[in-house]
Amino acid sequence: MSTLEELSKAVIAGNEANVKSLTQAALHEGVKPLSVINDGLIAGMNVVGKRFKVGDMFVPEVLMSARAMAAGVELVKPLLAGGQMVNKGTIVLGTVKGDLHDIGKNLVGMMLESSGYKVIDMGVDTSPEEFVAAAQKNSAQIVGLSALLTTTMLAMKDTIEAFIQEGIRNNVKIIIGGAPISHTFAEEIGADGFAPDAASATELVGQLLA
Ligand code: B12
Repeated sequence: MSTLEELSKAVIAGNEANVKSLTQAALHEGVKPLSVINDGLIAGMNVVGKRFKVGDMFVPEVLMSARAMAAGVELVKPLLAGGQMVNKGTIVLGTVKGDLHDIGKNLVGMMLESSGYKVIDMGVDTSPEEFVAAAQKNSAQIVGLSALLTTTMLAMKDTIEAFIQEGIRNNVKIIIGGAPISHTFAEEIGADGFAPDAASATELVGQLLA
C-alpha cells in the first residue's frame, strides 16, 4: 500500500496520530503538498462521506475523521504558503448560517492565502448581516460562501439578498461552493461564480479580479 493510501485509511479510521505521521512520511517521500491533500486526506474524507451516507459511520466517527484530517492539513499548510507579501485582493469567506461544516471552506481559504490573497475567515454559521458587515469593514472584493447541507443552501440566497438590500451588491463578487452546490444553483440565486474545489476556487477568484 502506498503512503497516500495508508494516509486515506488513517483519515477513515479517525486516527489523528497516524494521519500526522503519514502526512509527514508522504511529504518526506517527496509527494507534492497538494497531492497529499487531494489524494491522501480528501480521498479518505470522500470514503467517510460515502459510509456516513449509507449509515456505516456515525457523527462521532465522522468528527474524529474530520479532526484527523485537519491535523494533517495543518502540517501541509506551511508548505503551500507562497510567502508573497503582495495582497492580490481581499476575500471574506465563511460557512453560511445554520451550517457547521468547515473543512472545505478552510481548504479554500488556505489555497487562496497561499496564492497571495488576504482571507477574512468568518468561521461557520455566519449570518447574512455578518457577511455584509465584514465585507464593508474590510473593503472586500470577493465574498465566498460555503454550504454543505441542502437546507443551508438557501442561506446563500438570503446572503446575496442582504448585499442587495444594503445597496452594495455591485461592490463585491459573490462566489459559492460546497458539495451540494452547482453552476445551475449559482446562476439561479444570482451568484457571480461557483467552483467545485479549492484549486478551481483560486482560479475563479483570479478570473473575477482580472
Ligand atoms: C465531515 C462531515 C460532517 C462533520 C463536519 C466537521 C467539520 N468541522 O466540518 C460533522 C460530523 C460535524 C457533520 C455534521 C452534520 N452533517 Co455532515 N458531513 C460531513 C461529510 C462526511 C464530509 C464533508 C467534508 O468535509 N468534505 C471534505 C471537503 C474537503 O469537501 P467540501 O466540503 O465539499 O469542500 C470542497 C468543495 O465543495 C469546495 N468548496 C467548499 N466550500 C467552498 C466555498 C467556496 C466559496 C468555493 C468556491 C468552493 C468551496 O472546495 C472544497 C475543497 O475542495 C459530508 C459528506 C459529503 N459527501 O460531503 C457530510 C454531509 C455534508 N453531512 C450531512 C448531514 C446530514 C449532517 C448533519 C445534519 C448530521 C446530523 N444528523 O447531525 C450535521 C449537520 C450539522 C450542521 N448544522 O452543519 C449530509 C448532508 C445531506 C444534505 N443533503 O443536506 C452529508 C452530505 C452526508 C450525507 N451524505 O448524508 N458533518
